[in-house]
Amino acid sequence: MAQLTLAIGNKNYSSWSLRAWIALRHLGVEFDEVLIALDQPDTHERMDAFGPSGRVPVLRAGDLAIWDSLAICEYAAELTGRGWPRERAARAVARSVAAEMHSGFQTLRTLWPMNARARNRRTATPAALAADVERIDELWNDCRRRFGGGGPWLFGAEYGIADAMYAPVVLRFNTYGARVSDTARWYMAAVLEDGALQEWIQGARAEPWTIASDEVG
Ligand SMILES: N[C@@H](CCC(=O)N[C@@H](CS)C(=O)NCC(=O)O)C(=O)O
Repeated sequence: MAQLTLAIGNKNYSSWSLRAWIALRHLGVEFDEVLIALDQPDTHERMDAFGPSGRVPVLRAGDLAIWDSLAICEYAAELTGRGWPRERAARAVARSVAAEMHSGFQTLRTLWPMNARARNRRTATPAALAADVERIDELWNDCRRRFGGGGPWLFGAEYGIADAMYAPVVLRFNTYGARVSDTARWYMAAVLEDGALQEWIQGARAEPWTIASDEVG
């Protein structure tokens, strides 16, 4: 198989990059990474050299470009046979929660930008933001209660694509001090202790760039 290269944005700010990166890491896919700093004079030229969307993440496998975080996760699942629960009903729910994240929670994404190295930021919490937080808390509770019995992740013992999709949300909740249920706090603790996420945060701390519009609270 062709060597895989994942183009990502800043580890501090690029939540979609984190999703693809941490899924590949947990699924055991070997890849090189290329970091394209966001908001720089050459950002778009560099992104255009990698894939057709002018965005990151992009996974390159030889001539093949796979753009979009969820498509990259699906490709990794096909390569490894891992990433989604084995049982059909659990798999359907895992795909639902991953898709809900991928297409939704616009208010949360806008008002609480991912800022992996930031702590103790506080903002106003308009009703639409509180509703996003509440819905995520509810879906984490639902997954943990119905499918999580065998381990710490949303679907039990195996870290999956659903967990990868919510990893940046855990960072946001941690940065901005979201008020969540005990189950959600417990799940967040497992995500924050995860070695791959810790490695990502270390990378974010080492970066020299600051994007003012993403520094909130
Ligand atoms: N739907 C895409 C979204 C990708 C996306 O919006 N990426 C942002 C970085 S997190 C980006 O490349 N923005 C371009 C820019 O900031 O110049 C995915 O899931 O991968």
